[in-house]
Amino acid sequence: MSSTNETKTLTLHAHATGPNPFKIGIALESLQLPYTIKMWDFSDDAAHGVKGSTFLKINENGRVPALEDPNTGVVSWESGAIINYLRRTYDKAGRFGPRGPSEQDVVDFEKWEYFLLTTLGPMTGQTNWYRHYNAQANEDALHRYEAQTSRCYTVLEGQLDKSGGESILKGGVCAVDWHFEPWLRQHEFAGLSLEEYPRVKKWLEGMKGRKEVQEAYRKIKEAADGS
Ligand SMILES: N[C@@H](CCC(=O)N[C@@H](CS)C(=O)NCC(=O)O)C(=O)O
Repeated sequence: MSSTNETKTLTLHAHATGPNPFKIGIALESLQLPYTIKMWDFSDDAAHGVKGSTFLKINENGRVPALEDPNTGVVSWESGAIINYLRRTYDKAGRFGPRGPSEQDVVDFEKWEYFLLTTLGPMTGQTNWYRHYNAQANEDALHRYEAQTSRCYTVLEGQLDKSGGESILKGGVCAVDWHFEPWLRQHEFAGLSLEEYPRVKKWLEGMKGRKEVQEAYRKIKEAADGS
């Protein structure tokens, strides 16, 4: 499946603002695969909501992103699983990483991927929840999750110091950076500043300037405006 001319159009299931679908848009752009975007809201509306009967047939967990690939018949969800599916199936050029052939290179890729998926992402999500959505103010919970998210920023700042700063892993931007980008881009929504994290700030500016990143955001925004 090396020629995009012969490749059937994939469907990315997304949301206008939630960070996780952007990762998949960036991955698809990087591979230059043809894809269409279907937008969902967070309701249980049967036709439009991620908790509604139509979407639950695609992802029983009721969350975006999900990806349908008519080339293989594979339906995937959970951004980590989707990215690794795309990597195994389409990434013949090694754009996604790991950044070398050794076992340490593979572990380095996976540890940063898992750190985002299990720690920075969920901690930021909880910060967002307690800042914007919890029915009652809960300052203890908000401070706990803010502190944990900031701690993750500190860990990332340290890694960017070690890697040289352009990408999280030495050797250039890869799928690990795509995982982190949408979460860091939304730091203000979490009520957090990057002023104490100059390397993270600079890395984020670099990521925002990349073509595959800009195209993914443009297409998801366009799909959201049209939905
Ligand atoms: N661990 C999942 C998280 C997916 C997730 O939480 N997606 C959000 C949007 S970014 C969502 O669909 N939220 C719907 C809800 O909370 O009801 C992943 O990485 O794909």
